[in-house]
Amino acid sequence: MNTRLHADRAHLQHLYRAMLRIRRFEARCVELYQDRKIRGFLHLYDGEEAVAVGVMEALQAGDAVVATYREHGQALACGVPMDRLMAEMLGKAEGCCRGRGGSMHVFDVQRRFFGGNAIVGGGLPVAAGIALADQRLRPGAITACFFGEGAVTEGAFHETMNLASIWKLPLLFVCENNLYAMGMPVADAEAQTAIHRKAEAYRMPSESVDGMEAIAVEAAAARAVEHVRSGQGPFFLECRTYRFRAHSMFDAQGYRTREEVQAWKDRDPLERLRRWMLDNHQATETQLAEIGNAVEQELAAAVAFAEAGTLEPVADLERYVLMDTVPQDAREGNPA
Ligand SMILES: Cc1ncc(C[n+]2csc(CCOP(=O)(O)OP(=O)(O)O)c2C)c(N)n1
Repeated sequence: MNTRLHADRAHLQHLYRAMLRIRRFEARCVELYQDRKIRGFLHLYDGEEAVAVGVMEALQAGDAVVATYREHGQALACGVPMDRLMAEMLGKAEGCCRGRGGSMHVFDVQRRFFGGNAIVGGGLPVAAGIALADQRLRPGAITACFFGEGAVTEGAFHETMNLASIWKLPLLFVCENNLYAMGMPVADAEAQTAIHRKAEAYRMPSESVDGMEAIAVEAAAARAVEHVRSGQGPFFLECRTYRFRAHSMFDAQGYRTREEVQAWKDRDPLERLRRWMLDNHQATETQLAEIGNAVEQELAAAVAFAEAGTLEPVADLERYVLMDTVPQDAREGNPA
Protein backbone atom coordinates (compact mmCIF):
# COMPACT_ATOMS: atom_id res chain seq x y z
CA MET A 1 0.00 0.00 0.00
CA ASN A 2 3.03 2.27 0.09
CA THR A 3 2.35 3.73 -3.31
CA ARG A 4 -0.90 5.16 -1.96
CA LEU A 5 1.01 7.40 0.38
CA HIS A 6 2.18 9.34 -2.65
CA ALA A 7 -1.32 10.07 -3.85
CA ASP A 8 -3.24 12.96 -2.39
CA ARG A 9 -6.68 12.54 -0.92
CA ALA A 10 -8.49 14.25 -3.79
CA HIS A 11 -6.90 11.82 -6.20
CA LEU A 12 -7.75 8.81 -4.05
CA GLN A 13 -11.36 9.94 -3.88
CA HIS A 14 -11.34 10.48 -7.62
CA LEU A 15 -10.19 6.89 -8.16
CA TYR A 16 -12.87 5.64 -5.79
CA ARG A 17 -15.55 7.60 -7.64
CA ALA A 18 -14.33 6.33 -11.02
CA MET A 19 -14.56 2.72 -9.84
CA LEU A 20 -17.90 3.25 -8.14
CA ARG A 21 -19.37 4.69 -11.37
CA ILE A 22 -18.47 1.48 -13.16
CA ARG A 23 -19.73 -0.80 -10.37
CA ARG A 24 -23.06 0.98 -10.04
CA PHE A 25 -23.55 1.38 -13.80
CA GLU A 26 -23.20 -2.35 -14.30
CA ALA A 27 -25.39 -3.25 -11.32
CA ARG A 28 -28.13 -1.19 -12.96
CA CYS A 29 -27.44 -2.92 -16.27
CA VAL A 30 -28.19 -6.25 -14.58
CA GLU A 31 -31.62 -4.96 -13.55
CA LEU A 32 -32.29 -3.57 -17.00
CA TYR A 33 -31.26 -6.88 -18.50
CA GLN A 34 -33.66 -8.73 -16.21
CA ASP A 35 -36.37 -6.28 -17.32
CA ARG A 36 -35.45 -7.23 -20.90
CA LYS A 37 -34.57 -3.64 -21.72
CA ILE A 38 -30.98 -4.66 -22.43
CA ARG A 39 -30.86 -7.57 -24.86
CA GLY A 40 -28.14 -9.85 -26.17
CA PHE A 41 -24.92 -10.57 -24.31
CA LEU A 42 -23.80 -8.69 -21.23
CA HIS A 43 -20.29 -9.25 -19.87
CA LEU A 44 -19.69 -7.50 -16.59
CA TYR A 45 -16.47 -6.07 -15.18
CA ASP A 46 -17.36 -6.47 -11.50
CA GLY A 47 -14.10 -6.91 -9.55
CA GLU A 48 -11.83 -5.66 -12.35
CA GLU A 49 -12.55 -1.92 -12.06
CA ALA A 50 -9.11 -1.02 -10.71
CA VAL A 51 -7.53 -2.11 -13.99
CA ALA A 52 -9.46 0.20 -16.32
CA VAL A 53 -9.38 3.08 -13.86
CA GLY A 54 -5.70 2.73 -12.96
CA VAL A 55 -4.53 2.45 -16.57
CA MET A 56 -6.75 5.25 -17.83
CA GLU A 57 -5.32 7.59 -15.19
CA ALA A 58 -1.89 7.07 -16.69
CA LEU A 59 -3.04 8.00 -20.20
CA GLN A 60 -3.60 11.48 -21.54
CA ALA A 61 -6.07 13.13 -23.90
CA GLY A 62 -5.36 12.11 -27.48
CA ASP A 63 -4.23 8.59 -26.58
CA ALA A 64 -6.24 5.74 -28.07
CA VAL A 65 -7.90 2.84 -26.28
CA VAL A 66 -8.93 -0.56 -27.62
CA ALA A 67 -10.84 -2.98 -25.42
CA THR A 68 -12.82 -6.20 -25.49
CA TYR A 69 -16.50 -7.14 -25.14
CA ARG A 70 -16.07 -6.57 -21.37
CA GLU A 71 -15.51 -2.88 -21.94
CA HIS A 72 -18.08 -0.82 -20.04
CA GLY A 73 -15.43 0.02 -17.45
CA GLN A 74 -12.90 1.21 -20.01
CA ALA A 75 -15.56 3.23 -21.83
CA LEU A 76 -16.64 5.06 -18.67
CA ALA A 77 -13.08 5.59 -17.45
CA CYS A 78 -12.13 6.87 -20.91
CA GLY A 79 -14.79 9.56 -20.71
CA VAL A 80 -17.68 8.16 -22.71
CA PRO A 81 -20.63 9.95 -21.07
CA MET A 82 -22.68 7.61 -18.89
CA ASP A 83 -25.99 8.65 -20.45
CA ARG A 84 -24.75 7.98 -24.01
CA LEU A 85 -23.35 4.64 -22.87
CA MET A 86 -26.60 3.64 -21.18
CA ALA A 87 -28.57 4.64 -24.28
CA GLU A 88 -26.23 2.42 -26.27
CA MET A 89 -26.91 -0.48 -23.91
CA LEU A 90 -30.62 -0.04 -24.55
CA GLY A 91 -30.11 0.08 -28.32
CA LYS A 92 -31.29 3.68 -28.59
CA ALA A 93 -30.39 6.12 -31.36
CA GLU A 94 -29.01 8.50 -28.71
CA GLY A 95 -26.35 5.93 -27.81
CA CYS A 96 -22.68 6.54 -28.60
CA CYS A 97 -23.01 4.18 -31.61
CA ARG A 98 -26.63 5.06 -32.35
CA GLY A 99 -27.60 1.86 -30.58
CA ARG A 100 -26.00 -0.25 -33.29
CA GLY A 101 -23.11 -1.50 -31.17
CA GLY A 102 -24.70 -2.44 -27.89
CA SER A 103 -22.83 -3.79 -24.90
CA MET A 104 -20.03 -5.52 -26.81
CA HIS A 105 -19.24 -2.85 -29.42
CA VAL A 106 -19.03 0.47 -27.63
CA PHE A 107 -17.14 2.96 -29.78
CA ASP A 108 -16.49 6.69 -29.43
CA VAL A 109 -14.31 8.23 -32.12
CA GLN A 110 -14.21 11.65 -30.44
CA ARG A 111 -12.56 10.11 -27.38
CA ARG A 112 -10.48 7.73 -29.48
CA PHE A 113 -12.19 4.77 -27.85
CA PHE A 114 -11.96 2.19 -30.63
CA GLY A 115 -14.12 -0.62 -29.22
CA GLY A 116 -15.49 -2.98 -27.92
CA ASN A 117 -14.76 -6.16 -29.93
CA ALA A 118 -16.57 -9.50 -29.72
CA ILE A 119 -13.68 -11.48 -31.16
CA VAL A 120 -11.20 -12.71 -28.57
CA GLY A 121 -7.86 -11.15 -29.53
CA GLY A 122 -9.58 -9.16 -32.30
CA GLY A 123 -8.61 -5.80 -30.85
CA LEU A 124 -4.89 -6.52 -30.87
CA PRO A 125 -4.16 -6.08 -34.59
CA VAL A 126 -6.51 -3.09 -34.65
CA ALA A 127 -4.50 -1.52 -31.84
CA ALA A 128 -1.27 -2.15 -33.75
CA GLY A 129 -2.76 -0.40 -36.77
CA ILE A 130 -3.77 2.61 -34.73
CA ALA A 131 -0.36 2.75 -33.05
CA LEU A 132 1.37 2.51 -36.44
CA ALA A 133 -0.74 5.36 -37.81
CA ASP A 134 -0.09 7.47 -34.71
CA GLN A 135 3.63 6.79 -34.88
CA ARG A 136 3.61 8.54 -38.25
CA LEU A 137 0.80 11.05 -37.95
CA ARG A 138 0.45 11.90 -34.25
CA PRO A 139 3.84 11.57 -32.59
CA GLY A 140 3.47 11.37 -28.81
CA ALA A 141 0.10 9.62 -28.84
CA ILE A 142 0.02 6.05 -27.59
CA THR A 143 -2.54 3.25 -27.77
CA ALA A 144 -3.58 1.12 -24.79
CA CYS A 145 -4.96 -2.26 -25.77
CA PHE A 146 -6.90 -4.23 -23.14
CA PHE A 147 -7.43 -7.97 -23.55
CA GLY A 148 -8.01 -11.04 -21.38
CA GLU A 149 -5.43 -13.74 -20.75
CA GLY A 150 -7.60 -15.94 -22.98
CA ALA A 151 -6.45 -13.83 -25.93
CA VAL A 152 -2.80 -14.79 -25.53
CA THR A 153 -3.58 -18.21 -27.01
CA GLU A 154 -4.58 -16.53 -30.27
CA GLY A 155 -2.23 -16.19 -33.21
CA ALA A 156 -3.23 -12.54 -33.53
CA PHE A 157 -1.69 -11.88 -30.12
CA HIS A 158 1.71 -13.25 -31.14
CA GLU A 159 1.67 -11.56 -34.54
CA THR A 160 0.83 -8.24 -32.91
CA MET A 161 3.47 -8.61 -30.19
CA ASN A 162 6.09 -9.38 -32.80
CA LEU A 163 5.30 -6.50 -35.14
CA ALA A 164 4.85 -4.07 -32.26
CA SER A 165 8.32 -4.93 -31.03
CA ILE A 166 10.02 -4.84 -34.44
CA TRP A 167 8.39 -1.53 -35.39
CA LYS A 168 8.73 -0.07 -31.88
CA LEU A 169 5.07 0.82 -31.90
CA PRO A 170 3.72 3.19 -29.24
CA LEU A 171 1.51 0.41 -27.88
CA LEU A 172 0.72 -0.54 -24.29
CA PHE A 173 -0.50 -4.11 -23.97
CA VAL A 174 -2.76 -4.46 -20.92
CA CYS A 175 -3.56 -8.06 -20.13
CA GLU A 176 -6.44 -8.46 -17.69
CA ASN A 177 -5.55 -11.82 -16.25
CA ASN A 178 -8.71 -12.88 -14.41
CA LEU A 179 -7.61 -16.55 -14.43
CA TYR A 180 -10.45 -17.90 -16.60
CA ALA A 181 -11.37 -17.68 -20.26
CA MET A 182 -15.05 -18.49 -19.91
CA GLY A 183 -14.69 -21.82 -18.02
CA MET A 184 -11.07 -22.47 -19.02
CA PRO A 185 -8.56 -22.03 -16.18
CA VAL A 186 -5.36 -20.39 -17.32
CA ALA A 187 -3.26 -23.35 -16.13
CA ASP A 188 -5.16 -25.68 -18.47
CA ALA A 189 -4.60 -23.42 -21.46
CA GLU A 190 -1.13 -21.93 -21.03
CA ALA A 191 2.26 -23.61 -20.68
CA GLN A 192 3.56 -20.35 -19.21
CA THR A 193 1.08 -19.12 -16.62
CA ALA A 194 3.16 -16.07 -15.66
CA ILE A 195 1.54 -14.27 -18.57
CA HIS A 196 3.79 -11.21 -18.56
CA ARG A 197 6.72 -13.48 -19.38
CA LYS A 198 5.25 -13.98 -22.85
CA ALA A 199 6.78 -10.60 -23.63
CA GLU A 200 10.31 -11.98 -23.24
CA ALA A 201 9.97 -13.89 -26.50
CA TYR A 202 9.41 -10.56 -28.25
CA ARG A 203 12.15 -8.72 -26.35
CA MET A 204 9.51 -6.47 -24.86
CA PRO A 205 9.70 -5.12 -21.29
CA SER A 206 6.89 -6.20 -19.00
CA GLU A 207 5.54 -6.02 -15.49
CA SER A 208 2.92 -7.92 -13.51
CA VAL A 209 0.88 -5.92 -11.03
CA ASP A 210 -1.85 -6.50 -8.44
CA GLY A 211 -4.92 -5.60 -10.48
CA MET A 212 -7.09 -5.35 -7.39
CA GLU A 213 -5.44 -2.12 -6.33
CA ALA A 214 -6.08 0.99 -8.41
CA ILE A 215 -3.09 2.92 -7.11
CA ALA A 216 -0.72 0.04 -7.83
CA VAL A 217 -2.14 -0.30 -11.34
CA GLU A 218 -1.87 3.43 -11.91
CA ALA A 219 1.75 3.49 -10.75
CA ALA A 220 2.71 0.52 -12.92
CA ALA A 221 0.80 1.95 -15.88
CA ALA A 222 2.54 5.30 -15.45
CA ARG A 223 5.95 3.59 -15.67
CA ALA A 224 4.79 1.63 -18.70
CA VAL A 225 3.33 4.68 -20.41
CA GLU A 226 6.52 6.64 -19.85
CA HIS A 227 8.45 3.90 -21.61
CA VAL A 228 6.05 3.75 -24.54
CA ARG A 229 5.67 7.51 -24.95
CA SER A 230 9.41 8.04 -24.95
CA GLY A 231 9.62 6.15 -28.23
CA GLN A 232 11.28 3.02 -26.86
CA GLY A 233 8.53 0.77 -28.18
CA PRO A 234 5.75 -1.30 -26.65
CA PHE A 235 5.31 -2.47 -23.06
CA PHE A 236 3.39 -5.42 -21.67
CA LEU A 237 1.47 -4.89 -18.44
CA GLU A 238 -0.21 -7.88 -16.81
CA CYS A 239 -2.87 -7.00 -14.25
CA ARG A 240 -3.78 -9.89 -11.95
CA THR A 241 -7.47 -9.59 -11.34
CA TYR A 242 -10.72 -11.54 -11.00
CA ARG A 243 -14.27 -11.25 -12.26
CA PHE A 244 -16.77 -11.57 -9.46
CA ARG A 245 -19.68 -12.51 -11.70
CA ALA A 246 -20.20 -15.19 -14.31
CA HIS A 247 -18.49 -14.91 -17.69
CA SER A 248 -21.60 -13.42 -19.25
CA MET A 249 -24.91 -12.96 -17.48
CA PHE A 250 -25.29 -16.61 -16.58
CA ASP A 251 -23.03 -19.62 -16.34
CA ALA A 252 -23.00 -22.45 -13.81
CA GLN A 253 -19.48 -21.50 -12.65
CA GLY A 254 -18.57 -25.14 -12.09
CA TYR A 255 -15.00 -24.22 -12.94
CA ARG A 256 -14.33 -22.44 -9.63
CA THR A 257 -15.21 -22.85 -5.97
CA ARG A 258 -17.26 -20.51 -3.82
CA GLU A 259 -14.28 -20.23 -1.48
CA GLU A 260 -12.07 -19.00 -4.31
CA VAL A 261 -14.63 -16.41 -5.37
CA GLN A 262 -15.03 -15.25 -1.78
CA ALA A 263 -11.26 -14.99 -1.28
CA TRP A 264 -11.09 -12.61 -4.26
CA LYS A 265 -14.16 -10.69 -3.15
CA ASP A 266 -12.36 -10.10 0.13
CA ARG A 267 -9.87 -8.15 -1.99
CA ASP A 268 -12.57 -6.08 -3.73
CA PRO A 269 -10.73 -3.04 -5.16
CA LEU A 270 -13.52 -0.65 -4.22
CA GLU A 271 -13.93 -1.84 -0.67
CA ARG A 272 -10.16 -1.98 -0.15
CA LEU A 273 -9.69 1.60 -1.27
CA ARG A 274 -12.69 2.75 0.77
CA ARG A 275 -11.41 1.04 3.92
CA TRP A 276 -7.88 2.32 3.40
CA MET A 277 -9.01 5.90 2.90
CA LEU A 278 -11.09 5.79 6.07
CA ASP A 279 -8.39 4.12 8.15
CA ASN A 280 -5.77 6.59 6.96
CA HIS A 281 -7.92 9.71 7.21
CA GLN A 282 -7.96 10.25 3.46
CA ALA A 283 -11.76 10.49 3.39
CA THR A 284 -14.63 10.70 5.81
CA GLU A 285 -17.79 8.61 5.74
CA THR A 286 -19.64 11.80 4.80
CA GLN A 287 -17.38 12.48 1.82
CA LEU A 288 -17.77 8.93 0.59
CA ALA A 289 -21.53 9.13 1.01
CA GLU A 290 -21.52 12.34 -1.05
CA ILE A 291 -19.57 10.60 -3.79
CA GLY A 292 -22.07 7.73 -3.67
CA ASN A 293 -25.02 10.10 -3.92
CA ALA A 294 -23.51 11.96 -6.85
CA VAL A 295 -22.94 8.68 -8.68
CA GLU A 296 -26.54 7.59 -8.01
CA GLN A 297 -27.81 10.88 -9.42
CA GLU A 298 -25.67 10.57 -12.52
CA LEU A 299 -26.88 7.00 -12.96
CA ALA A 300 -30.56 7.88 -12.52
CA ALA A 301 -30.20 10.65 -15.11
CA ALA A 302 -28.42 8.26 -17.49
CA VAL A 303 -31.19 5.66 -17.21
CA ALA A 304 -33.88 8.31 -17.70
CA PHE A 305 -32.03 9.63 -20.77
CA ALA A 306 -31.70 6.14 -22.20
CA GLU A 307 -35.28 5.12 -21.53
CA ALA A 308 -36.59 8.32 -23.12
CA GLY A 309 -34.44 7.63 -26.18
CA THR A 310 -35.53 6.60 -29.65
CA LEU A 311 -35.60 3.19 -31.25
CA GLU A 312 -34.80 3.62 -34.92
CA PRO A 313 -37.33 2.29 -37.43
CA VAL A 314 -36.62 -1.15 -38.86
CA ALA A 315 -36.58 0.45 -42.31
CA ASP A 316 -33.28 2.12 -41.33
CA LEU A 317 -31.61 -1.19 -40.54
CA GLU A 318 -29.21 -1.05 -43.49
CA ARG A 319 -28.20 2.54 -42.90
CA TYR A 320 -24.46 2.83 -42.19
CA VAL A 321 -23.92 -0.73 -43.40
CA LEU A 322 -20.72 -0.83 -45.44
CA MET A 323 -22.38 -2.85 -48.17
CA ASP A 324 -24.30 0.28 -49.14
CA THR A 325 -21.07 1.83 -50.35
CA VAL A 326 -20.17 -1.08 -52.65
CA PRO A 327 -21.01 -0.34 -56.28
CA GLN A 328 -23.92 -2.32 -57.69
CA ASP A 329 -21.63 -4.16 -60.16
CA ALA A 330 -19.38 -5.46 -57.41
CA ARG A 331 -22.38 -6.49 -55.37
CA GLU A 332 -23.58 -8.65 -58.22
CA GLY A 333 -20.20 -10.31 -58.44
CA ASN A 334 -19.02 -8.50 -61.59
CA PRO A 335 -15.35 -7.57 -61.60
CA ALA A 336 -14.78 -3.81 -61.46
C1 LIG B 1 -11.81 -15.85 -31.66
C2 LIG B 1 -12.81 -16.21 -30.61
N1 LIG B 1 -12.79 -17.45 -30.08
C3 LIG B 1 -13.68 -17.80 -29.12
C4 LIG B 1 -14.63 -16.91 -28.70
C5 LIG B 1 -15.60 -17.31 -27.61
N2 LIG B 1 -15.24 -16.64 -26.38
C6 LIG B 1 -15.88 -15.54 -25.97
S1 LIG B 1 -15.26 -14.93 -24.58
C7 LIG B 1 -14.10 -16.13 -24.45
C8 LIG B 1 -13.13 -16.17 -23.30
C9 LIG B 1 -12.11 -15.11 -23.36
O1 LIG B 1 -11.44 -15.01 -22.14
P1 LIG B 1 -10.46 -13.83 -21.82
O2 LIG B 1 -9.79 -13.38 -23.07
O3 LIG B 1 -9.57 -14.29 -20.72
O4 LIG B 1 -11.37 -12.63 -21.36
P2 LIG B 1 -12.41 -12.55 -20.17
O5 LIG B 1 -13.74 -13.01 -20.71
O6 LIG B 1 -11.91 -13.40 -19.07
O7 LIG B 1 -12.46 -11.10 -19.81
C10 LIG B 1 -14.23 -17.02 -25.52
C11 LIG B 1 -13.38 -18.20 -25.70
C12 LIG B 1 -14.64 -15.62 -29.29
N3 LIG B 1 -15.52 -14.69 -28.93
N4 LIG B 1 -13.71 -15.29 -30.22
